[in-house]
Amino acid sequence: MSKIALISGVTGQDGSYLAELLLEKGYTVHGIMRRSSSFNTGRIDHIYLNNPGFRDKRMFLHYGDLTDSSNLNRLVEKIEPDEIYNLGAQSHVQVSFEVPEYTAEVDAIGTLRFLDAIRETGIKTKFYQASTSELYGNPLNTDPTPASGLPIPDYRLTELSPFRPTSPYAVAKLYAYWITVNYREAYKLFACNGILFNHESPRRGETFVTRKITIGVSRIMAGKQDRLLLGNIYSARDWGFTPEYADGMWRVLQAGKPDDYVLATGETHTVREFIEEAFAQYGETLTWEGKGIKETGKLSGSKKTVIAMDPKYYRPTDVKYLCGDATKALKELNWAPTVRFKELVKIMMEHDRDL
Ligand code: NAP
Ligand code: F7E
Repeated sequence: MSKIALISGVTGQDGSYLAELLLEKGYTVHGIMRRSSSFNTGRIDHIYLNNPGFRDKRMFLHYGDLTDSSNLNRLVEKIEPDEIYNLGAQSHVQVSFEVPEYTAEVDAIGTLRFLDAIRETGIKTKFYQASTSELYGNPLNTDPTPASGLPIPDYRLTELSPFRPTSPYAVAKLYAYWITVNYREAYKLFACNGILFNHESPRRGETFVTRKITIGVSRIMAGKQDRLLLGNIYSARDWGFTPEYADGMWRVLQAGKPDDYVLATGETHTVREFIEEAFAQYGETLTWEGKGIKETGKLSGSKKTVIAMDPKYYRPTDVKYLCGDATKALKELNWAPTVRFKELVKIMMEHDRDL
């Protein structure tokens, strides 16, 4: 009998790679998608609609929403999944400052609704919660407003590092993290958190900074756009490659006991370095001038400004530095990412250059 998985957020970046992986492993995959006035299945059409290999009825889509408990209860009861992956979320940190209540409703209470559906129905299943490195925020006594040009610290965050979230998104995810731990302890559910550091791919949403850069740089070099406007380019992030993280999510639920795991590369780079590496794919280097909001990047040997700052992309508070330590995942799950920063930028640039 093939295992049955239920994925919320199946139409998103992570959900699409996870669905692909589970189908390859022989699972039957059920995905929850939101009703939308335009098509929102672009990331999964190749496995759901267009690929004859998957017309053997192993993938199903159901309308649903994390704000609707009756819908989640019904789906859990009807599908009786062996594994549930809760990846659905309002996942954009800057947007969470604009829609904080909705973000809490979906990202925090949505997780509770799912856990309660498991408890109420009594279905024996494993539960994966998409937790995030945003939980760590900034250490106490650091200025949480964006800053430029500060030296990059040098420490790595583990499952034991303190959480100090600095956005409505992260605060909502903090509730989701702890309610998952609580349901594991109180009701003996096999419920786990994957604390995933940023992971990117050609399927990354176009308003997240890496994809915004790879698309923007490709368009600038093709003469279709003059410049790219950005916010805090001094944030440092630990960026990995999403298909490897989807494999990590699956491994979290295959462990002998339910637990929480960091998935990260252990390497961190600033947004500015990401921009430089993207232009390097075209053999270009940048000359930086000015400071803060006035900083610009010009193509070397040219007067053309290709990077400039725009206040609208700065957040009221921003996480300055993230670098993870995935030693526990290596030891207990045998998970180790192989795609490093330069290769990641290359993969994304090759895709968007063609696009
Ligand atoms: P994403 O591309 O933004 O996908 C989010 C998914 O959630 C989409 O399928 C979206 O549907 C769905 N969704 C949004 N609101 C919903 C609602 N009210 N009910 C049901 N589904 C809803 O995000 P991602 O990068 O794949 O991330 C997946 C999960 O991991 C998220 O929970 C995110 O917060 C978390 N996470 C991501 C990262 C990362 O670096 N990518 C790191 C750590 C944690 P539509 O397609 O209709 O919008
Ligand atoms: O920003 C800075 C921005 O939006 C990265 C989500 O998947 O990963 C993601 O959250 C950094 C921030 O990702 C722009 O201020 C500068 O410091 O790509 P991002 P994120 O906020 O790290 C975590 C782990 C999640 O859990 C989230 O769901 O880049 N930045 N200029 C910019 N960011 C954006 N989006 N746009 C800019 O123009």
